[in-house]
Amino acid sequence: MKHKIAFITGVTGQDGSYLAEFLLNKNYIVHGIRRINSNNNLNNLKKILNSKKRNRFKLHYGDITDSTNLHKILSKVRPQEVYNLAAQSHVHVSFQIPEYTHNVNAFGCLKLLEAIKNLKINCKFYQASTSELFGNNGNKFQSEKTPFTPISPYSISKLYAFNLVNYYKHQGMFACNGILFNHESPRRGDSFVTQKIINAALRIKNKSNETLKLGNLYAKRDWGYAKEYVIYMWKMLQLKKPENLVIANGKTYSVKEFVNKVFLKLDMPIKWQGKGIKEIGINKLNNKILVKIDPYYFRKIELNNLYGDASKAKKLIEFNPKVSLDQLIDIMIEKKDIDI
Ligand code: NAP
Ligand code: G4F
Repeated sequence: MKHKIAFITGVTGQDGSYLAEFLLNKNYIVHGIRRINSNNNLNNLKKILNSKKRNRFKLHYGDITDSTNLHKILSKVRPQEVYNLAAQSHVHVSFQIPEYTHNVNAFGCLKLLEAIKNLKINCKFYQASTSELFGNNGNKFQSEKTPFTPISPYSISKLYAFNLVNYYKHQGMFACNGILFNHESPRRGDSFVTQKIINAALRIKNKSNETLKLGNLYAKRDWGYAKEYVIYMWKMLQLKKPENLVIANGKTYSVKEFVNKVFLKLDMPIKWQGKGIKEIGINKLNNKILVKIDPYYFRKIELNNLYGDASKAKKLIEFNPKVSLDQLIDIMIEKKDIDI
């Protein structure tokens, strides 16, 4: 049987690792790039590396900012599908390293698209775009028609890539943007808010004396399950023509609601006291302080509300997310993925 060939940048990350597993299950040969790192960064790939599917999975040392390297790998691999998931994906950090963030997220995407074009590779291209593009534009829901008003170096770099993808599409390439709202999993990086809250709550449950320090409790996010969302990356590339699509659960919760849910599930119901940076979350059962505000985690500009309208994806790729926020929290507390 002839295998399809996929190339994934960001394969060591949360989404890249789930996508690689999904494509290997669909009998693809999957190539990915890993950055050289003094520490092992292959944790998310353990499942693949310990399975028989490993022989259809090829890792290359590489970096999205290195066009010579991309050229060399792509000229050998000549994939039919390319998924560009590599990014400096942390919004808060992007305020501290804006130039680096652009080099990776914006110019990295350009280098990849140019390599594909110059090598005349006939492939379909998926770009991991983001709901961060919407910024604070006052719309209750955000869809493909909502104007973009990016407010962080991260979202500005991603808008550059979004526009690039449209430009190459107009040159005749099958290239599309998935406008992904927040999605989480046991593989979520430790410094993103959901994983940070869950890990701290688990440590406290296990008798740690720490207090969880958070920034803005009132920002709202539309959270989904990463293992589920990657399926729709693939589905977007199976369409006859490229479309930019919003991928979102269509429910929004504040960080504070997320905190309440997590601690309650671990039998530590919270009551809140105080206001602003003096606000604290206290365990109702023993009055121990569980949560404090640390202004370090405030952003220069905050994106207040994300609430996605994925009607177009529902129509075109039968987008039908099944995992609710409560289920997602259970999955992350258990640190065990479910079958989708
Ligand atoms: P992630 O866990 O942070 O993974 C990012 C991946 O990019 C990692 O594999 C990382 O490699 C790699 N990477 C970073 N810089 C690179 C470089 N210079 N060259 C090559 N690879 C590089 O992110 P994720 O949550 O899986 O997200 C995947 C993509 O979707 C990202 O583009 C992100 O911006 C976008 N997105 C994510 C969400 C979300 O809620 N998760 C929502 C919207 C959009 P290392 O392992 O070496 O660090
Ligand atoms: O978990 P976060 O860092 O995710 P954020 O900023 O929404 O970005 C994620 O989703 C985007 C899609 O919308 C992706 F494009 C991006 O790559 C990334 O995956 O923060 C979520 C919210 C923010 O409002 C933040 O201010 O949580 C708030 N927050 C409050 N305290 C905190 C903290 N965020 C972090 N990381 N750490 C805190 O202590």
